[in-house]
Amino acid sequence: MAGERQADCLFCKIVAGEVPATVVRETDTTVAFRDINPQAPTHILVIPKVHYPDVAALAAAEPQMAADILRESAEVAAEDKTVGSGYRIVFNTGSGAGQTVFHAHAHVLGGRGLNWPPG
Ligand code: IU
Repeated sequence: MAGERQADCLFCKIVAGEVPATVVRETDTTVAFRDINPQAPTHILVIPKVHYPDVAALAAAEPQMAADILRESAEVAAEDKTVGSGYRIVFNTGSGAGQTVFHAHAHVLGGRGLNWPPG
């Protein structure tokens, strides 16, 4: 069923509190936590509590939830003292784009200069 917890999903386990994470914000529908392998001084993941494999599936099924993820991404960036003059919100979508965890998530990156185009 769309949005249901997946038994083998790491981020579903973080939502359930079964795998530890450094949570920085939580709402009824989202959790934001620090990436375990940060690529910038600010590197926070924002995830929906419901399970969708990527942001495309999430936005198609629950557009309000996708909007919640964007709002929370902006909130964690605004609250994080190391962000600096700007930040980037990234949704790797598909293995070719570097997605490794197939539970939709936004990366919020900041605190250093960020190149464009990305690698
Ligand atoms: P990706 O866009 O699917 O590649 O992002 C997955 C992220 O999840 C990646 O940056 C990992 O460092 C991060 N992560 C984590 O924070 N905690 C974990 O236990 C695992 C991955 I596994």
